Amino acid sequence: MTSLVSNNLIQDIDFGFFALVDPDNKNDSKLDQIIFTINNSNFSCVLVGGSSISDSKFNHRLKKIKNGVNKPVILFPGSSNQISQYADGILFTSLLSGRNPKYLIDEQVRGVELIKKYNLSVIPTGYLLIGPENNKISVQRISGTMPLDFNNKENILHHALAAEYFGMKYIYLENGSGSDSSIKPGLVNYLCKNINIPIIVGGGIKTRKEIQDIKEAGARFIVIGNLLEENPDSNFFSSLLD
Ligand code: 1GP
Repeated sequence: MTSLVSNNLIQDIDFGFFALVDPDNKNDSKLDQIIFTINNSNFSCVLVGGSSISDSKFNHRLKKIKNGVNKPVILFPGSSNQISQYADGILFTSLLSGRNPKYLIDEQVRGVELIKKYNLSVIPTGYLLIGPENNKISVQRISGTMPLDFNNKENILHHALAAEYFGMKYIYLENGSGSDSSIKPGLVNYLCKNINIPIIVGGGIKTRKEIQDIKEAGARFIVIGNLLEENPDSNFFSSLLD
């Protein structure tokens, strides 16, 4: 039987952008525009996921995204309830920065049956929540875990190396959706020099300068969520992600 564990949806991309779309109802009125902008700007693929779904239309929205987007659709689920057949793959994350078994392994075990059934490409990813302790971001609130102190680079490196030694294919440095700040390029650069798997960076990225600095620091992928959802203007994103 062929293994689903592969990163072939994104492994050949030297550098790229992920659009992140929350499959909750907050995007319903602008989902068409979001899809248009993803298709007409330099996004490599779309991640779909959020902290929670407040209604029963998750699959309906996924179907709309999958049918509308001409790029890979990769699930980035906030829980095992966010697994759909209307996707190409899944970032199979474990929240390694925390010590809550629910997000380290429980939700993953709950999700595998559907992942197998839907034959989703699995992209094993070490998910590290980074930030100052008073940064009350939603993933921190929902996961019930504290982020790693962004000043303690050595501790972050040790978590990233643990992910690498587990065989995970990517590290996702998460600064929290809608954060005021973003991951510091110095941290990305330090990790890139000391680990052998690519880094995904997301959370609070809004400007060309942040994008350039994080890219130059060595990130493989940059995730943009809120900025796209708040202003899904294809001209803006064509020039931002040129
Ligand atoms: C959140 O890293 C992503 O999981 C994206 O963050 O919504 O702030 O772009 P933003």
